[in-house]
Amino acid sequence: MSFAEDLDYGLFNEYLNGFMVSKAMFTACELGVFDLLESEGFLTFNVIAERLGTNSHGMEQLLDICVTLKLLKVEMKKGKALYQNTELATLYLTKSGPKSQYNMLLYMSKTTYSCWNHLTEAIREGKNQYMRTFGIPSDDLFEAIYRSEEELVKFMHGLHEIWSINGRDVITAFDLSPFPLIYDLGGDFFRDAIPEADLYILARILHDWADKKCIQLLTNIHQACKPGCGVLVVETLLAEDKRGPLTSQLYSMNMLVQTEGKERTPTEYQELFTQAGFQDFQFKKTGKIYDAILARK
Ligand code: ASE
Repeated sequence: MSFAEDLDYGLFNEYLNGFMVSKAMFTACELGVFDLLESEGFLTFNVIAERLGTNSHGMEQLLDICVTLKLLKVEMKKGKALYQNTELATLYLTKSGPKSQYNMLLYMSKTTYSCWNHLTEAIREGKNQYMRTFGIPSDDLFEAIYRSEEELVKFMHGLHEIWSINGRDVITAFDLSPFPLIYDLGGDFFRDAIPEADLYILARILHDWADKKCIQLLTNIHQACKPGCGVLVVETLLAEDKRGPLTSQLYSMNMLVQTEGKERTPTEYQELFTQAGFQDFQFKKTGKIYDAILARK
């Protein structure tokens, strides 16, 4: 095998197996491994298996995968392996960590992962896969996304968890001092009247919808506010040629599988704003997942 072939085979295998990494992390989290180790660190695989009601061989494998993934640490004592959380696990994977991503992980595992099982059909048909995945009609996206109390809570808490980590960067990207009254738009913004404010925040709203509905919403905002008012959009921006960053590309595909929208380039957002009557348009890449776009009337 040539050197190049060898490299390519390594890359190919990384992609081939990538889903197993996600699934191992989801499972350890769902079984309660990180929460147990947070309250009682330094446990053997046998004790962990017993406490969580699992098979001990399966648990040992899962724990050692977590060690390799840097989600757990292991310490040998009297020939026995004692497991404990790494900083990463304590921060993001425990239910009550200060920066817990527990609900978002659950949402990705239960809802997003299931929908991605039908990625082929999503691409064939160009529409989300709620019907195939959960037997839910998707003509009303709100009803599909918020299909049960449990699902709503998981999704809302999950979005809040992402916000708790990424919020500061997008909210400080622009000087918002000219806008004393700020309104964070959410809920059923297509049917409800838009209240008057100086600045409207649309965080992860526009990416759920096709252009037509985005323009409708932005037009409603434009009509509700005075000249000088602004709209701050919080979304992940695609490169102008749409060939990166990978996270934005994958999130855009996720919008195809789960919503009626897509992620957009700065120029695409500018076009939406122009159509709705807004003039001044700026955007800032934060270097993190979410970027900031500011337009003014
Ligand atoms: C949405 C946000 C999400 C709609 C569906 C979603 C998330 C997962 N599924 O508005 C959270 C953030 N992840 C992405 C892909 O944006």
